[in-house]
Amino acid sequence: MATAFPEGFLWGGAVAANQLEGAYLEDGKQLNVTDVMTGIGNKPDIEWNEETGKWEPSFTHDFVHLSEEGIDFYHRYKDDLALMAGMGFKAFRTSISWARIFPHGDEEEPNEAGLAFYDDLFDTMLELGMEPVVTISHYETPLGLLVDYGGWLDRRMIGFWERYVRTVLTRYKGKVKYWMTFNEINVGRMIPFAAGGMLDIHPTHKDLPNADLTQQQLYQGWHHQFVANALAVKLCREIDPAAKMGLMLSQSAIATYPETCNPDDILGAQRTQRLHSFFSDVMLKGRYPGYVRRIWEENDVELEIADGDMELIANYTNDYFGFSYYRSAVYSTRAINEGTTTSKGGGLTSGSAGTVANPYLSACSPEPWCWPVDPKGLRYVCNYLQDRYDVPLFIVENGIGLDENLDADGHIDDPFRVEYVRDHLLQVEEAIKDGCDIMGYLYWGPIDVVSAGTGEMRKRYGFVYVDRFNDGHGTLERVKKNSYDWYKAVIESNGEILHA
Ligand code: BGP
Repeated sequence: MATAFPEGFLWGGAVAANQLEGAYLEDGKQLNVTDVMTGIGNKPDIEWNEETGKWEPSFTHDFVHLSEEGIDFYHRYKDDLALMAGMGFKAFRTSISWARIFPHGDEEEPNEAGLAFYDDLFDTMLELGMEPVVTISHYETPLGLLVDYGGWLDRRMIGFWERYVRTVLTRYKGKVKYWMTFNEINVGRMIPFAAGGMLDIHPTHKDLPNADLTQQQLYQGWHHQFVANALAVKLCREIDPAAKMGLMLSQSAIATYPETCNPDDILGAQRTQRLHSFFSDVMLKGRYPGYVRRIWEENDVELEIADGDMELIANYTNDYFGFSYYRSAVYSTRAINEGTTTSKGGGLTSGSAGTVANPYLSACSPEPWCWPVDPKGLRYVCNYLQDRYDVPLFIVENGIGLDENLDADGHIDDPFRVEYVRDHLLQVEEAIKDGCDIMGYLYWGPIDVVSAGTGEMRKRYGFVYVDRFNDGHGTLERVKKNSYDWYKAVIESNGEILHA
């Protein structure tokens, strides 16, 4: 039976520099925001220094900071990429660690050692038959830009970004066809430091929990990022017109279902969707949507918009919509009124205030994470995005994190992962039949990496196991899990074995 997956469908996997490279201070690299965090869900490990009058890394090191060494991909990437190619990957997504290229962020000249690393990385991918899909910043703003400027709260960031983007587009011209600007800036609503790249550096605010920002600050910071996103599209068209510049957002919250037909549930679910669609509405429709004006009014937000900003945003919208999807959520007015909402099924990427468990879903990922498994939610999200934007869609993250250990024979059997991926891919196929234009599917974490949310190794997504544990010990040896051969067969048959 022929599948609906089109020829040239980009099958593959996705990772991010800060979650696997390690070598966090090697070859001239300086710190980025995630280097001072044990998971983006936690508080940054920085403190106010009275003498210098600024935030500085405190590096108390009373925790194991796994991302410093990651899975040592920086030194082992050739072997790791060969393992990915062994599954027949057509594409591999990673990010450029901004602080390898501009270590402090505001230098005039880039760091050649950092540029050379990615040259070889992308060359290796191409030799192995994999298209590089590259995120320009995956929670990886140089820390120097936050502590000295406040990050994206400061308009000067646009200039630093422009220099960085121009540098990488020029250097990797002809090698990278698929770019994405920021990873999940919509998650910045919950975690502005890591996902937003913003820090309040005003001395009178030094006693505030440093992650708290006002609505005024958030919307101003996002405005600067929207200008920066449009500039990246413009630079891409000028420097390498054959390449595409996508955006990347977390879209789990788009699958927020109303609990009942109570109009308040419907409106609440729609409100949640809009909090996230706001970002793509600006970047793809090229203007601020009407509904955000009410939010600004109610929160005394007054944006500073420079001459030419809105023209840039209108003229340079992204070429495709890259997104992550992991789980869905339920919006319940009843639970809000009763005070019984639960964070299960909600959390960072969901961003749903009124969340309750969905009785129609039978599985969730293991405790303590318990992310509801909802393959049809992915079909729903694809259709929602296609209807709203009518641009090519690229599923650049979807996957399941499990707590796994080698068995007595040194193997890992992971049928739950196989079932998760199969069920989601069958829904991707349905979405294609529904008329969605889907460029590819990149499984998140095809090799075990450090978790973004919680900074641990224990939450393993890989088709390839990496011998490293939460306390930092382990040989770093790589072992193929049973799902490895299965995913390989999926790609080889262009999805046909999903129906076996
Ligand atoms: C996405 C991030 C990734 C990633 C994934 C899984 O939101 O873009 O970086 O790690 O979530 O999350 P976690 O690692 O917390 O399980």
